[in-house]
Amino acid sequence: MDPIYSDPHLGQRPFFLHYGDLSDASALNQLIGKIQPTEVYNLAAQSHVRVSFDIPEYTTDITAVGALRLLEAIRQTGVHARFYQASSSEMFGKAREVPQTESTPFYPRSPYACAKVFAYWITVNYREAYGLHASNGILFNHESPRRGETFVTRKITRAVARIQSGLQEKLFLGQLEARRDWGYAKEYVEAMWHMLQQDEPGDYVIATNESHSVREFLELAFSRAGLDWRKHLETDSRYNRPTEVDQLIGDYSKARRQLGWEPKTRFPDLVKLMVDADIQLLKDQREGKLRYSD
Ligand code: F7E
Repeated sequence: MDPIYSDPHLGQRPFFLHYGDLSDASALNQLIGKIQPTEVYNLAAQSHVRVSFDIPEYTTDITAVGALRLLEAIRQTGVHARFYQASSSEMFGKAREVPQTESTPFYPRSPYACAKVFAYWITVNYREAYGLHASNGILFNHESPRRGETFVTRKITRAVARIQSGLQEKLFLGQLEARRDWGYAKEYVEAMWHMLQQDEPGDYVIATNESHSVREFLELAFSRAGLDWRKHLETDSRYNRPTEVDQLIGDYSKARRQLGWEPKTRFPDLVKLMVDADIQLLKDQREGKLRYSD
């Protein structure tokens, strides 16, 4: 495999891409044995909550059993790799307490969240059973200009850019009153890295300890571009989930205490940076400039 040098974010450091698939245990074993990694971050999943109701079996295979396959590859090959599992605030679901901490009981509300609960516990089990340095980051929603286009924040900020430039008239959304704890993905990735630098593995909530509704995101995003969201919004029940998670808010005190981690970008700045990035991206695309979306 030839190294990639051209990604502007990696500078001149070589970066190797290998093919792999969380549904293919033998390929994972081979890959882990060949690369002999020192740190493994499992960020792979079928991660769309609404979609997980349509394809629950696939979601479970990749999101739940996929994590087990990766842990088994590490165990079977005997590599000395530290392991990070991307656990999710969706595990708290119909939240049993407010705000949610590392000791709040789980109440998953979707096939995706159920799969994440399995992946969380299998990570804890491999830590306790085999002494692996395996940690769970329980990340609340983390957003950026690189967010997938079907998640609500990016769907809104892309629509704002397109409506502003006359390419789109309407934005169709589902539940506007749902509340989430939204942080900046770039900072959350730093928290993941910190977890694997600790002497001991552990489980950490990563959040901002602020909760905002989809409606608030909508209002701020449209006003950033000088638009009135009421003129452009249509609701569509297709985007509703059979069981919704109404409100999430995370208490990140443990991460602050033990990792020295704190969120820096707060909700209004996050909305602004995402709207500005999508406006710039659209402008560059229309001018025929190729650009990475951050
Ligand atoms: O929905 C509501 C929707 O799909 C947020 C994933 O990364 O974070 C994410 O999960 C809220 C929900 O993210 C639309 O009903 C309204 O209440 O952006 P989302 P999510 O479901 O919170 C967690 C931490 C993860 O682990 C997940 O992998 O927005 N909503 N209207 C909508 N959501 C979408 N996608 N599209 C709409 O039109």
